[in-house]
Amino acid sequence: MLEASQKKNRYASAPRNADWTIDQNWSSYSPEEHDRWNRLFARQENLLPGRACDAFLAAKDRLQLSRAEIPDFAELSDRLAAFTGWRIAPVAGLIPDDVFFDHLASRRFPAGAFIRPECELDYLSEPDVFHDIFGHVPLLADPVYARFLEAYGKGGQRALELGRLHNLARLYWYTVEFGLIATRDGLRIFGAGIMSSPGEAIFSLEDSSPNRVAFDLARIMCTKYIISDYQQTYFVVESFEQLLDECYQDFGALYERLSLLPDIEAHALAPGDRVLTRGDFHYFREKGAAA
Ligand code: HBI
Ligand code: FE
Repeated sequence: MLEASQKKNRYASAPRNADWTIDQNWSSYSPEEHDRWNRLFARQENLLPGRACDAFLAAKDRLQLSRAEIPDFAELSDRLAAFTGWRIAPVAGLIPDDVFFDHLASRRFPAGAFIRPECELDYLSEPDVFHDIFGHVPLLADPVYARFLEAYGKGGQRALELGRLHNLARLYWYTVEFGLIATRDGLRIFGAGIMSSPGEAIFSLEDSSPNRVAFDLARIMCTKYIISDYQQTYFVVESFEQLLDECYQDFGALYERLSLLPDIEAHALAPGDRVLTRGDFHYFREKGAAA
């Protein structure tokens, strides 16, 4: 899987350190690559007011993330570290789970240095610089979110020891990548997968197709997910404090409990769910019918 995903981008053959980091080699980006960043950034920036959570929008400005050019990770890291101590570590693509968790546990966010090719502008199969920097980095400037992701990294190391990565990966998927947050003004996006996707930024909040269900740690850890389309169920946290509080614990006992429970399908509602919106699934049905 790693081999397949590392086949094409120009960093794949760059010399790599023991921790899988590489040299970003910022001056090697072409004008076309900076221009691609600019277009992705502008498109997303237009969509996000009123959709992204306030913490994200504020941090994007405080970090001086700009559409002008692909950021230099070292400079951006200096700005980010001044808020929370997190830094950005350039990588060529997906890295092994244990290495990924080691970075997070040490407040280093591994970010793809390459930018997606023009032919994959809307959909990409592995995280690139736009997804990782635009989608993930702003919230790392939020002190509570920053502690949550560090705790997740430590939890990842533990999940590997216990053979429970499948449970923990679902938590990451339904929060860090595809999480929504409830605010006084309504639902907002905080997940990076949604934040960096023009289609899903609208779909996740406004479409009648998916379920939207209140965050429940054990429930999420039982829930399967699909990687190739919009989510059938989104989970909604009350706050990053909630996320941190519930995840700042050893999951050993929880994993024991989960081993007795069946998995839940991505589209299914479960007993005990606090359902905010029940999906009508028309998007998925129409797509299935067309396929
Ligand atoms: N590598 N570069 C990169 N980015 C990720 O998000 C990532 C990874 N390796 C493993 C991994 N994620 C998974 O372990 C977790 O998402 C569960
Ligand atoms: Fe991601």
